[in-house]
Amino acid sequence: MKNIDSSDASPEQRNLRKIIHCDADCFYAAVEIRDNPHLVGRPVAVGGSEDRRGVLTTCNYEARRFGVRSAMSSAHALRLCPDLVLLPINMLKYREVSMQMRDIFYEYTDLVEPLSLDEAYLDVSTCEAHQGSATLIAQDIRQRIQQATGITVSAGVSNSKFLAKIASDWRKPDALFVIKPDEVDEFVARLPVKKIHGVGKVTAEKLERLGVYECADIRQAGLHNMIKHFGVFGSRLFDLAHGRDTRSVKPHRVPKSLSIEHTYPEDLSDRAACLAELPELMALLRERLNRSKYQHRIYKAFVKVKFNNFSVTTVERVGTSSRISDYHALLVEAFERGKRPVRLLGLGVRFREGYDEDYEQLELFTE
Ligand code: TTP
Ligand code: MG
Repeated sequence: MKNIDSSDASPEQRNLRKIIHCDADCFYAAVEIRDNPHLVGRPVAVGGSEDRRGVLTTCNYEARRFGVRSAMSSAHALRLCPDLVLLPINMLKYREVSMQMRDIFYEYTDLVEPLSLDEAYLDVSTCEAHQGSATLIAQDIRQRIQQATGITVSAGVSNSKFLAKIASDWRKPDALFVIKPDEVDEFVARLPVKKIHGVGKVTAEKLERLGVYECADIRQAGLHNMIKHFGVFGSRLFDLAHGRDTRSVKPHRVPKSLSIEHTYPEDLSDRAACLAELPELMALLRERLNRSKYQHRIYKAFVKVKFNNFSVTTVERVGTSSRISDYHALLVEAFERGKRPVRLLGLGVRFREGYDEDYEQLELFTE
């Protein structure tokens, strides 16, 4: 599998990009229903309970028919749909499914940009699976996720992030929608401006007052007018209304570890000499950690020792802190394995792997 960094691509190349946007259908609810099959076909929501003034995180499509929605109070939802089955939030389970989904994405490309637990962009421009057909790749991904996790994912395929995301939502749930390069112009012309990410109620109303309902109307209004009324966002809208979106898919993975090491000009002769170096090494590690945004993900501390015969040993232990006492014990253990002069010492931490929490869904409604 080859990958190019699409940020280096020219506008022409960008036009030929193949972007997939995947978004699981009623994610938390789907996971709960999978685990409680007797709920299939019934309206189901996930959220805080009514008597604790809870709020829904999401609900399945059966519940949506009653007007039930994400972020609605549970009490309101139950008034709209008295038969609604309300289940508590189980983040661990959703995270696990999210990881399974991502593992499948990474089998096709490294250019995966997660947006939340259930959503990601993939740039499959140079992916060789299915003779490079993004449509077949997307279909394959949907099928594999369903088999592996038991939930359905909708996918959109197009030549930009903007349109891939719109496409994944177009026929939701359990659907694949493709906007081919030669269909972009016509599709976008008829696209209601409300569908554009960033166009909320206020902007939509303002656009309507200017007689702008569809992207074709934005084109008609012209760049000058759009900038006059909406500033920089107006020029962005003008580009989008022509199907122009050059944003690249930004792969994001949490690093596995962070460490510092030092090779000594003269070997450290014994255990005490090694331990004497510890405070300075710790200070260095702390400094690096302070600049890392993954501190909260630390789950192991480790010490690496290279002896003067070039043998290397690493001792690590589960622990969330990077306290000096932990490293002291690890260093003693590592040294005892070789019991000879030491050339190099290293200290580090390991991070829980997976996705970056910057992109994680805010757990606003967890009680
Ligand atoms: P979404 O993908 O926005 O919604 P969804 O997957 O439930 O439904 P859809 O089929 O329309 O994609 O969000 C993914 C999960 O994030 C959702 O299952 C629950 C959680 N979430 C919240 O906790 N609060 C919210 O306000 C929203 C919108 C979602
Ligand atoms: Mg979703």
